[in-house]
Amino acid sequence: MNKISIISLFSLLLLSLLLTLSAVAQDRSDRPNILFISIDDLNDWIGAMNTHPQVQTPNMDRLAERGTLFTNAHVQAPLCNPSRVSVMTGLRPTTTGIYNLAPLHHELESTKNVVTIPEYFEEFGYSTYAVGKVFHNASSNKATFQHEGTETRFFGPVPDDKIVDIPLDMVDHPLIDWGVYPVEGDSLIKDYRFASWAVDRLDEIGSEEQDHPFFMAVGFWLPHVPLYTTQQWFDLYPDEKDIVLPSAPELERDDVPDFAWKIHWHLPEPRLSWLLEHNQWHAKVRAYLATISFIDSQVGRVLDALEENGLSDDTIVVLWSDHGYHLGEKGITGKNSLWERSTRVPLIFAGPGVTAGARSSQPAELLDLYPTLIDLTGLPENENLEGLSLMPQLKYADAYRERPAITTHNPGNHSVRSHRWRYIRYADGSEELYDHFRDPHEWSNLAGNSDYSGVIEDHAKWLPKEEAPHAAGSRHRLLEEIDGEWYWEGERIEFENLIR
Ligand SMILES: [Ca+2]
Repeated sequence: MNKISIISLFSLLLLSLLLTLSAVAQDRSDRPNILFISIDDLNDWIGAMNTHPQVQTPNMDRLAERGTLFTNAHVQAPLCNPSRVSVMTGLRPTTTGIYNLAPLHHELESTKNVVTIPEYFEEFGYSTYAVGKVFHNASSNKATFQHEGTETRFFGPVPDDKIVDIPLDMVDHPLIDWGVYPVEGDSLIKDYRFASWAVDRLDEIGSEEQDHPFFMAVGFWLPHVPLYTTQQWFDLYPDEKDIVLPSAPELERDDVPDFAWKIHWHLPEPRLSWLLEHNQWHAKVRAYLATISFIDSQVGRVLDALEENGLSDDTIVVLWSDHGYHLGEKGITGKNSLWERSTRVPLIFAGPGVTAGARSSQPAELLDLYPTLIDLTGLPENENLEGLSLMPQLKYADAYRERPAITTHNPGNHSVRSHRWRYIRYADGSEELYDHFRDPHEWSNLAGNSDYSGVIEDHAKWLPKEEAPHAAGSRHRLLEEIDGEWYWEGERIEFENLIR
């Protein structure tokens, strides 16, 4: 190569470098912002999903109206910490070994250097903000985001004494409570303050020229227990006797394998039998509905601030919940199951690049958030992720997706949810199969019927081939079987008490 061609090659390289740099500089302010809203323990009871005839969620519904709602979206683990770690790292629990409330991802040697969603966006010039329950523990927010809202720790306020002061049949726990509190007004509630922090940041961002796009995560605690909110949200719902209860027929549990109850750990949440015995079923459902409407109003305050600051057209909004919640279905309340009630959550995308007013019933996983946000903002692909971009469904809601949604509840226990079916396999080999076209409540387990062996085979092939063991520092809180007896933290448990 002669001198001139070396010089022209050099000039060419220099020119392309300059063009790239100017493209990057231009991109920084041109890329859409991201408003990332997470809600704790919200099952699929939002108006837009037509799942509870009385629930009132006008703000989430209007978000769904201006975007795409996924009606078959599922979590990777039916519990806060592992679900959130999976969303934020883009990795499955079976990859990280984080299946429980501990460890936190940034404390674990093998995951502390994984680039989470906000860190990836920060690498490409985004300013990152967090307030409230984004990760399971606020220390993870602090370790991950550039700007963290003060007063983001914990929920509350809580009354001095429990409102429902009846001894629980399982473990007595201060969080298991519901009712009107505080009486003074919404502004005392932590979630209200989280929304105010986000509104203030959006007002600041809106009042000046933006050098950098923002990634803002706003995490709400309610409707996680304790189910406290002010009177006005209870007033949206009829007297307790007119509250529509979930369908929970006695017979629905007859064909559930015993092992299902053994992995539904010894949690303090009351069983349906306790709610019935103490006349609290209507009251708890009403409190859950009231806290959903309160949170919806906080989502509304943040969306209004986005709009009032002229940021709506340049901001992608994604809203999700970390897992579902039983309110009597299968005889239990709470989470920690592999059924639809625990795994299905609202997932809404809205903003530039997203089809408005669309609903997709294709299977989706929360794991898909990370690659989808990368696609929507035009950032380079992150090759370490295990999710799939939902871009095809955001363009055309019915775009076929082959891969089902997989939920894991400790090693060996998985559910596979396709467009039509849910297949569950537990660590002892027992199975469940439900046909959602005919049996949306999962009342009839078809796994023992040989007519469906082909369906089971098609779904079983998606079960994880390799599973990381529980990560160091894991708090399993699982029941242990010793010589045919069941123990929880050293105390012998009557199996009958687990399932009753
Ligand atoms: Ca949760």
